[in-house]
Amino acid sequence: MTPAPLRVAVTGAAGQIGYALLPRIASGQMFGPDQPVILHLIEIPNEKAMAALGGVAMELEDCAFPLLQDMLCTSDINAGFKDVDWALLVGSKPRGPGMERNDLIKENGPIFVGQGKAINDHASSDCRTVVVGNPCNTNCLIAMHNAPDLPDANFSAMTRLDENRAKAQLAAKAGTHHTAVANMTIWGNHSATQFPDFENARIDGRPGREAIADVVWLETPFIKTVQQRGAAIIKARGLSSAFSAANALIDHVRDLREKTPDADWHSVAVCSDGSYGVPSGLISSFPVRADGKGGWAIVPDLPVSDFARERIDASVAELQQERSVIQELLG
Ligand code: NAX
Repeated sequence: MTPAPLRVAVTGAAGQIGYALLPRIASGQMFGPDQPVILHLIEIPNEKAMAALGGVAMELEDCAFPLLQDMLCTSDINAGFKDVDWALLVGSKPRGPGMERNDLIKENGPIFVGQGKAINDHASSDCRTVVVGNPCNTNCLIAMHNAPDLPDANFSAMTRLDENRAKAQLAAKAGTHHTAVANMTIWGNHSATQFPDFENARIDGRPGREAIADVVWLETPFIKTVQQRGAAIIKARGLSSAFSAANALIDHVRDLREKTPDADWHSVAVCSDGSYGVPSGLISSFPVRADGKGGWAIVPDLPVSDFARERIDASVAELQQERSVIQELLG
């Protein structure tokens, strides 16, 4: 029997990531080949954005995807989040010329207050929300606080692109395929302070420090490359990562729904329960395993070296600083 369609909201649906993401959701790559979907495409109430969204909707129609049951294009967030099972918050304002990170946080914060409230009041009672729009950890924190009727566990922010980037770098250095890299944790913030944990990663089954003898490379260029990969792509392309970000969101949602193999885990920014010394309530990236029934847990008891501790603490300090900038938006 065909399952009932899932309603999936995507904000920023006329943006770059939206353009790369929507055909993949509609063709079954996020929710599986038998799962029909109804897309709620949300944009800002601006003539140009809504016209572009109309074009995206025409292209989706022209794909005649068997799993796409219906579509709604709107700039009304209450209608946009009505009864949705998943809210994928991709849209946010880009950083303008001369704008500091704190300015961006203050500029984007209110968007996630409104969206959190609309999800709280209109989405399905079990709606799951994923934040991609930057600064995604702190935006997720704001949305979660403004949706008090939904469990905190239903909110996450995306560090899967960083995980995938780290795996690709380690595999290239080790001379193996990226599918041979597992247990890759990104700790902390989706920002230039994140710590890609090569120590607990396994490359062809061996810990990173054993599989790659070049310690200097692991401790400096590797970490920097992963932290700065987004900036390197902007420099090369003149535009930020788009299809790799959409691909990571497909991976993120699929792997939160499916059971994670016992020996592996993925990086997900979730609400801290105090694990690994990360203050409770911050949205920080951890190693996470999903149970295949909608639940997930932070993988416990991984060794954290002094080298790792220093870097995790620096990223967490940045998250605390970001929280202090938007404290008044947390209700
Ligand atoms: P674009 O500028 O191409 O598109 C963003 C779209 O969002 C625009 O169409 C805009 O009209 C819309 N938008 C803005 N405010 C909105 C609101 N309040 N409601 C609904 N729509 C709204 O950006 P794109 O390249 O698609 O990137 C989107 C976001 O993803 C950015 O914040 C970007 O920084 C972030 N990223 C996050 C990544 C991650 O790993 N977490 C990686 C990729 C990307 O940099």
